[in-house]
Amino acid sequence: MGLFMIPPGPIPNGDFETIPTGGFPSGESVVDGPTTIPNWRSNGTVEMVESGQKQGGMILIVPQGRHAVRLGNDAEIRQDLKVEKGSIYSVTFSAARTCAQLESLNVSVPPASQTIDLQTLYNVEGWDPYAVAFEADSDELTLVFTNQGMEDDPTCGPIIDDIAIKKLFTPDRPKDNAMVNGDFEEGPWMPKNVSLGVLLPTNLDEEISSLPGWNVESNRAVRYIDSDHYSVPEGKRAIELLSGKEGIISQMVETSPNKIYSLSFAIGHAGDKCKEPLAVMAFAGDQAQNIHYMRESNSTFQVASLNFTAKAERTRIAFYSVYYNTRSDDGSSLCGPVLDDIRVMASSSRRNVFGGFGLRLVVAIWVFFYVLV
Ligand SMILES: [Ca+2]
Repeated sequence: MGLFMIPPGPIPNGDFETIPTGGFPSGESVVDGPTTIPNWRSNGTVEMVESGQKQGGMILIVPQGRHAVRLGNDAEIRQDLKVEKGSIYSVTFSAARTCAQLESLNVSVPPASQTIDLQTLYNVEGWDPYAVAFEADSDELTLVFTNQGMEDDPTCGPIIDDIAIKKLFTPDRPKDNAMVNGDFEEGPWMPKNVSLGVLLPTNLDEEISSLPGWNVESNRAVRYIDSDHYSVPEGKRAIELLSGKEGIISQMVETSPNKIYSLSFAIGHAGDKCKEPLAVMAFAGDQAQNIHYMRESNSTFQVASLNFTAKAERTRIAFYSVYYNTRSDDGSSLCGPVLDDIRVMASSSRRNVFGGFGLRLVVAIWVFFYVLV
């Protein structure tokens, strides 16, 4: 089985650069009927598009290399992949919309499926990388991209490119820290030459998440970033929060009721010309605190912490960006504070529970002797 197992990274012809039998369709012609795309099966109007190709005066966007595919109304492409049954896989792909304002793309590994909204543009390049996760319920899965839209112009529809897959693992919970993957080092495949990070759309099932341990609760995405292209506080990966309170990540952690914990995290600037101020709202159970990033000359991040008393056996830890930030160079690409190295640790009970009491005891003894003397 290992022989056929797909390694992490691009899937066969996931970049659509493999030359089809008979060559790529020439420049500006729209192909009627199914196009033969190596390694893929297709249905409906699936068109190979080339960089520089125009449609109605608009240059079509090809995210990577020279070629990509566009899915017309109700069109789909699919590919079978050998996988490991029971494992969680994350699929990374790049997508752009063409004509419609309400384009969306359905990504599925039947029976599971997820629809990605392409309405929001997160940057001015006109395309974004996304990642979605699936559980393999057999040792072969079918990856399907579908355009479920019905536009008047059948050649409209999302453009997709640069498809990769990665088997995820859930890191062990560190000793003395209740967070899983709080340093974000485990996550989806990141294309090496792409400087846009990878968007993580809504994900409500913490068991099947491109970011193991974490949920993206909101209807807007958060951005998974790498240290090759961004300032990352710890290790090689971190999260950039986008879209104010429309972009929320959360994790349920195990806690002991009535015990005092310290939630600490790094908050920083991604080094992407994001316009300040940057701040996060941090939640631990029913407590919330607003933390502003303070720029220091020698560091791109700072460590913040807050104490909370657990009320239950599970406590929700969550973050969103206080502001709706954009980049100063283009004024429209979405950006925000960077989060990393999140820890939830039981506070030293002596210091926190008896600290105040101990001080009062000292004062009481002092008063007692003062009165005696
Ligand atoms: Ca990290």
